[in-house]
Amino acid sequence: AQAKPESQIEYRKSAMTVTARSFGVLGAMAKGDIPFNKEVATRHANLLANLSDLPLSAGAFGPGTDKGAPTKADPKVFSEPEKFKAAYEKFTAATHGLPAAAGDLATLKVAVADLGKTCKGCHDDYRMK
Ligand code: ASC
Repeated sequence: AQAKPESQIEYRKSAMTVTARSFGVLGAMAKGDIPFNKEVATRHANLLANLSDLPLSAGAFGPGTDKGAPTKADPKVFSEPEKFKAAYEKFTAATHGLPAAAGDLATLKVAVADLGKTCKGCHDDYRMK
């Protein structure tokens, strides 16, 4: 059975929370705030590649999830789903490339910068303030 809308909202928000934590670790390594560590970077890269698939594949932005529980999802997520999906898939394309880039600091820096743009691109249009 499909999860209730409030449960779907909680699920996608939880995935985003964990995603932000792993992105934060990689961002800190890219900026030199924490030392680069290949094993840690690869672990978070793999987490991001997997976590990023959850919201769209599990119906977490599905019917009824536009209202009810607290959500910053912009109404455009639901009124222009194909455009939202296209913006979202720029993000998953970036996360799926991360594991291959995470073993080396120079490639990680480029990948983190590219990924950050896809986070921001989707949030600018589809996350309310
Ligand atoms: C984060 C976070 C985001 C992105 C975005 C990158 O750590 O929570 O939404 O990075 O700011 O541009």
